[in-house]
Amino acid sequence: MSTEKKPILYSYFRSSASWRVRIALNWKGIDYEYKAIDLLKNENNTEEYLKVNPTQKVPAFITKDSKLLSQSEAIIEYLDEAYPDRPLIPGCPYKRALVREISQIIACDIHPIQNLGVLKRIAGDDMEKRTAWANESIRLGFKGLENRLEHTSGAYSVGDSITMADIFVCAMVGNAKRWGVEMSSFPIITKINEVCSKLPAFANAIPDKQPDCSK
Ligand SMILES: N[C@@H](CCC(=O)N[C@@H](CS)C(=O)NCC(=O)O)C(=O)O
Repeated sequence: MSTEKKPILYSYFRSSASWRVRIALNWKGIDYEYKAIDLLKNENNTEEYLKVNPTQKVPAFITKDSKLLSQSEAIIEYLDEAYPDRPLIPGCPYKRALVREISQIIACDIHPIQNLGVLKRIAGDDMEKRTAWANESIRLGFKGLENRLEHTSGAYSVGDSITMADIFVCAMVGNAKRWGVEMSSFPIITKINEVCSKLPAFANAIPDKQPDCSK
């Protein structure tokens, strides 16, 4: 009998940063334990979770040899190196950089200004104000992203293979839809999301399919 532990993902079903890691785990076919952290109940701010992840964000990932990783891009890059089948980052140096560029346009420039912590500070419980802020932030970010994808994409975000960039794009489209962003100005983003969403790794990572969704 194998004594190897399963890796653990600390996730919240609606968290798009967790969503990215769920897609990568599915893509690689990695069996993992799902531990739900309810951000609406501030479960990320408990003493217990502070010991798991001092940044108090989700996702947090515990490797099968019990080591912590946070930051979705770092986790996905680790998974790609530790589980090399079905690569998510290409071998060509320029394409590798493009995959990171597209991922970081989302991770560094778009997502942080519309995440829950920021929305709470800007709009408190005012849902109309929250929606206006998140919608505008994503819409402006998507303008630049769409322009960049005009140059980098083929069938997918970077060339004709699925990469980490597609994971970031699809999870961000999930947030865009949630905040009512009008997607007709972003045909490439829309097409990539439509094509990828049909793949099981992506389809099974959506918020509705997570164990903490019905709560
Ligand atoms: N750059 C981080 C972002 C992590 C992040 O912002 N997570 C959000 C959920 S999507 C969170 O935990 N928010 C809780 C808060 O801001 O208080 C990553 O890519 O993992």
